[in-house]
Amino acid sequence: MKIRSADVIVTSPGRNFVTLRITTDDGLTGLGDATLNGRELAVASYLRDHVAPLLIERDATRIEDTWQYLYRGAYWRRGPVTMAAVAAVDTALWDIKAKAAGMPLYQLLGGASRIGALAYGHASGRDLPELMDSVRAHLAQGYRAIRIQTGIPGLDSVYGVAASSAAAGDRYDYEPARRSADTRALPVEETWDTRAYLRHVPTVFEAVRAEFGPELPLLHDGHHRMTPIQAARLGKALEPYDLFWLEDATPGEDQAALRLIRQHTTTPLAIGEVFNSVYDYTTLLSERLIDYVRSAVTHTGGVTALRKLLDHAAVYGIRSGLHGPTDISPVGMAAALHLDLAVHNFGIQEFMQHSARTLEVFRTSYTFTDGLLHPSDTPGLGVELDDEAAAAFPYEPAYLPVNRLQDGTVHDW
Ligand code: GCO
Ligand code: MG
Repeated sequence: MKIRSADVIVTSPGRNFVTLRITTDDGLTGLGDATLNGRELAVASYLRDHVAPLLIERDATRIEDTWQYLYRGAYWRRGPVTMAAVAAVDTALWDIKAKAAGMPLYQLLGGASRIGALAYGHASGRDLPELMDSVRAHLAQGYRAIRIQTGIPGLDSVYGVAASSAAAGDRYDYEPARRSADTRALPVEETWDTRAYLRHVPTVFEAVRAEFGPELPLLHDGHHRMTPIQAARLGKALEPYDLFWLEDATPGEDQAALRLIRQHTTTPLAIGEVFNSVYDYTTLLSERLIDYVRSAVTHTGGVTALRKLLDHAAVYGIRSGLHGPTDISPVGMAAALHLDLAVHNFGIQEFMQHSARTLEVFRTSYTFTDGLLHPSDTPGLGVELDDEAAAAFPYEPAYLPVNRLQDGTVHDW
């Protein structure tokens, strides 16, 4: 089975997505997600200019060899652009192999280890009443685990928190990629104050536990904004509220930071949505400094690489908590769900639902029932892309916000 073509589709149904479609000489097609929020066209060019020409005439069934050829063979390894491109090829080839076998991908990964993947949704509010409404709205949608993000007194807006109370129940509107009104389409800038955040967050978790009781799994995302000692303090302060995890407490590139946090708190830790290789995790895994691996199939080299990473994590009793915001396309989400169902060390799956417009372009078959996600038994990944619908939404430059302290210093996030 030879590869006949490899086409890159860039579409923006509400937000930008980059998708690779590989077609074989016997007419099978496979999809891979290559979306890198705010840097989409770099991956599109990497695929179109440097990868697609190498794929033509290759044997579509040789997934491991193709992965090594693109990773090891290129000399320049790793990095988010390279690994998103490798991921797209890898995922598309798995889609094709599973379609050829007439099976859902999870069957080729060893079959189901569970009936479905526990999902968490994102509740947020600028103040407590808004947040409580948002938690209730998520429970009504069937979520059985909930991430809590809150406005901070004194700050105008906080990333991850809906900008209006109408939007508090709107699951698409609070982690947007945006651009300034300026014609140059610059990233929006936000202002941050870590001390105000550290004072406020424990009071919010106290109120949420008081309202919703001890059972509901609660999560929180720190967006890489704390120093190690600040993160240690927050982890300790949140211990009474029994978090499922504290995510991205410190900047991702500093693995040793997690050692310091770990010495001070028993709050479970998750990190990795900005990582792109197993080498970003070696210290974290071997020293058991985290509890959950947050990588995405899309940004970590595809199904092949993420499966190996999760098997490596399993050796240390560390579980998965795969990245699933709306900038992972439905193709990337479906790939995650097949892994979630198959691996033994599954923990939880992030599920920030895509907009109706996105789902017009990407025809999904995965289901969300009683808090559990299932990839469906459709052969392959179970997602197809409607080219006509995609063409109606051309690329629009949009960026994640830039984060500054009150004195103007650019800050981590
Ligand atoms: C999360 C996230 C994301 C990121 C986004 C950046 O889902 O936990 O932190 O929403 O901000 O993926 O592109
Ligand atoms: Mg996050």
